[in-house]
Amino acid sequence: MRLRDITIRARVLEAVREARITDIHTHLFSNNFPQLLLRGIDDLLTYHYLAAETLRWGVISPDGFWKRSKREQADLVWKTLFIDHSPVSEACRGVLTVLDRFGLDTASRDLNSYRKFFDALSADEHVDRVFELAGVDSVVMTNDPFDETERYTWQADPKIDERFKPALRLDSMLYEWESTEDFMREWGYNVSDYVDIKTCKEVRRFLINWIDNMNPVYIASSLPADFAFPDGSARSRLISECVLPIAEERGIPVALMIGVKRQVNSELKSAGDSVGAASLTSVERLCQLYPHNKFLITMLSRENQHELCVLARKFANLMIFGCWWFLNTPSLLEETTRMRLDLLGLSMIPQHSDSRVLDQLIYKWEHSKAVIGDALARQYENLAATGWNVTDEEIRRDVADLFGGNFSSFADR
Ligand code: HDL
Ligand code: ZN
Repeated sequence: MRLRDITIRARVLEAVREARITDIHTHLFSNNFPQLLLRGIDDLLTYHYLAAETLRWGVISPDGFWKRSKREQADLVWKTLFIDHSPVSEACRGVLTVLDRFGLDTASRDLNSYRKFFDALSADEHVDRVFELAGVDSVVMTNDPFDETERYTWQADPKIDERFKPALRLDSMLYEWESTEDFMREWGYNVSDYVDIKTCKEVRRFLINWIDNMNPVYIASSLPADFAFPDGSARSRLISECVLPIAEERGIPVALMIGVKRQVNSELKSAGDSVGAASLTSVERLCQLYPHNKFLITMLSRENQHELCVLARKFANLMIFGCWWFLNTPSLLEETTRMRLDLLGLSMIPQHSDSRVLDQLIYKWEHSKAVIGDALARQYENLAATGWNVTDEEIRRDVADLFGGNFSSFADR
């Protein structure tokens, strides 16, 4: 059916459904990193979100859970969150959306039949199927030069699958300079624990070498809820003397993901991080002091979203992206997306998936598109009520900007 013959809402929802996706932040890996690519039902069920939700029921201690094999962990998650209690959380529903989209019978609740299906998929075929089902053209990875496995693969100059874009992730350096400087010295960089002029020069050399090696679409780091800039700390100097000048010189955006409280419960391992409201003053200072840098910013706390929107109105070098982590639920995605559309119009990036398991692309994008499509349709319905007409091409243009175009034009500015 031609788009114009149906209501504005249906036209918008159709355009969103058809929109191709550039997923600008994930933890996925191409097949060049075979040990790091997570895929299939047992990886889906042992996703750290579901581990945390399982452990809440007290069926086992965290230590007891981690001691079990991945398959045994998955069995316990399935029993606790899907059989003994209904799977109503976003992360649980996501698993069922994936199974359903692959045409598997969720009513059977037969976990072993799902295992058989995924075991029969080769990694290459699995990647192709998921990208096709999710409507994703490309994903941005999270690449940590301080990770042993990753570094080894990058140094072998891999031919990376075009659909997987690298991102140079610097948490290790910006969170624990003391420990990373030892590694850097081992790798031949003449750095010291005090971030002085000589050390900054060597860190810039390190960044240039990794940018030349990896060709990242952006440089990224998560930052704590108490992130302050500038504050005279090692982190502050590494950002101002190393990361920002190199990023500007190479025209590469810097993605800052702010508001994490790392390991509030270390027993939960990767599920042990929490959230804290951060100060927008540091983001404001960065945008003011570095007008030639491009900042991709996402904040973890719901309380920070309004201030972040207002700040984005002040600085064209600030691009908001995604509803990150604990914000990636239908209720908060709706609230945040409607606020952004009201305050920023279409000049923002509404979502990234943060997928850690290949198959999550399917559910994270299906669930997000449903909410973003609804919020967007509401905006166009309000436009129509003023007598303003939008063509199908204009709707498709706007939707393409939201799901990929705004990122590429911001990165290429
Ligand atoms: O720091 C990050 O990139 C976060 O996304 C963490 O990896 C977090 O554990 C996560 O997976 N959130 O979805
Ligand atoms: Zn992430």
